[in-house]
Amino acid sequence: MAGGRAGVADLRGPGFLNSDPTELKAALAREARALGFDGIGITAPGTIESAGRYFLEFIASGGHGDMEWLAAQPERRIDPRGLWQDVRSVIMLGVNYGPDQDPLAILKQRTRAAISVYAQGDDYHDLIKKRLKALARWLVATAPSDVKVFVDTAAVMEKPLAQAAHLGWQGKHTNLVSREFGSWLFLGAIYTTLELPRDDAEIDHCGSCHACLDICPTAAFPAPYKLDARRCISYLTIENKGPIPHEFRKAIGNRIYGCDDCLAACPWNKFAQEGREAKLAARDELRAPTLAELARLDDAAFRALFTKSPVKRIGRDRFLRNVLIAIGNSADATLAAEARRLLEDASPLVRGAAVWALGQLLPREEFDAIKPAAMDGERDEDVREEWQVAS
Ligand code: B12
Ligand code: SF4
Ligand code: SF4
Repeated sequence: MAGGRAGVADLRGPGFLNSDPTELKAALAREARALGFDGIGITAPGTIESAGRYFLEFIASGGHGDMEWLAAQPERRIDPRGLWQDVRSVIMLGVNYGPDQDPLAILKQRTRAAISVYAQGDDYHDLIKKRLKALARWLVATAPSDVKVFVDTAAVMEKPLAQAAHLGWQGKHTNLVSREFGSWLFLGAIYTTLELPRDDAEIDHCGSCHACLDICPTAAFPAPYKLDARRCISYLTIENKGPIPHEFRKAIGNRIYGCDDCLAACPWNKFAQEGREAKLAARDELRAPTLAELARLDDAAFRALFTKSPVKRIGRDRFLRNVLIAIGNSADATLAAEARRLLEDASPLVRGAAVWALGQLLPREEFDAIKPAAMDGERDEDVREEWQVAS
């Protein structure tokens, strides 16, 4: 039996817990730990008003880029009651995914791909959703109530709610920082109709530090605590569906899926611990794959390599687009052969990125020699434009 079940719940039965909120909260925390959560805290709706205001400012400034789903129905996001009017308490949960090596080290290996830490193992959405459902089932069985569970994709402001529930604070890089786990915590939420004892909000411990702001390769922070997603490599390589804007291509380096720089720079990581969940741990083949091998993935091979991985979500073409940007930044002329082959790819997104990569790697005369015939055979407007600007 799971460790968390040994306690008041077993000795006195669920009815007792239902009538004693403090005992229920303690038993819930034990159950959460037994299910694999590393942090838990409780807050109530109505505790994230200032975050809601900032959110509306963020959307009004266009900082969300093409993430229309983020801007849709803001009333649901800025207050949990906008999503579900019966919610009385919000249980916030964290899962530690602390890496076992320095995530910045791979950035120096320019012929290899940097995949962000969160995407080197299984998809956290699936794992955390299962755990949230199990915990919610336990709660309903112990104290009859209605519940809803969320991880990442719903209209829930997970970071401000987690701060209100004392799991950590929203640092200047805008992510939640935990005193125990640094920047490496995934978040999930359970909304419930139960009135549960709340935790006090965590306070900001950033002080005068600005390490995360300084390290950002694309200057994505217009001010501390504010991110312009349109400049963030995580957005550019994952959410952005079209060609990557030229101004960011060099700064992307070899980051082909997400970015960890601001998280990794945080001094609070000195307290971080390696994640305890094997499914979230880095798969060997995704720690430092070569750009050459990734450039050869067709759709089937892409799907096979990224089974159960969050990377699968962006599809082979967007992935190859990112790999080609990294190839262009590799300074390794032998990789020009991969880019050249991909000039014939069926996807214009891939062909356009291949043009840019070749422009970076080939000597000017060689590039100019292949350009006229290639441009002539190209019917896609965006790819023709890549040829034009690449000279
Ligand atoms: C949209 C989104 C993104 C977007 C936008 C990121 C962003 N910072 O908003 C993009 C695609 C760029 C992104 C990237 C990443 N993401 Co993301 N993302 C989300 C998502 C779905 C919504 C976040 C949101 O509401 N953004 C809107 C903006 C307005 O909200 P905000 O950042 O909280 O903005 C606050 C601050 O700006 C602050 N503020 C504004 N002005 C001021 C002024 C002052 C004085 C103060 C104090 C505060 C302040 O108030 C705002 C409201 O709280 C959440 C999941 C969820 N449902 O919450 C995951 C989530 C935030 N992402 C997560 C992760 C892991 C990442 C990446 C690390 C992935 C990677 N390695 O590539 C990067 C990190 C980039 C970064 N520096 O933020 C985790 C973060 C976990 C944690 N510990 O915080 C989350 C919570 C998913 C999860 N369930 O675990 N993400
Ligand atoms: S994830 Fe990378 S690009 Fe995005 S804000 Fe952080 S350091 Fe900048
Ligand atoms: S790096 Fe410094 S400023 Fe940024 S979140 Fe961490 S403590 Fe705060």
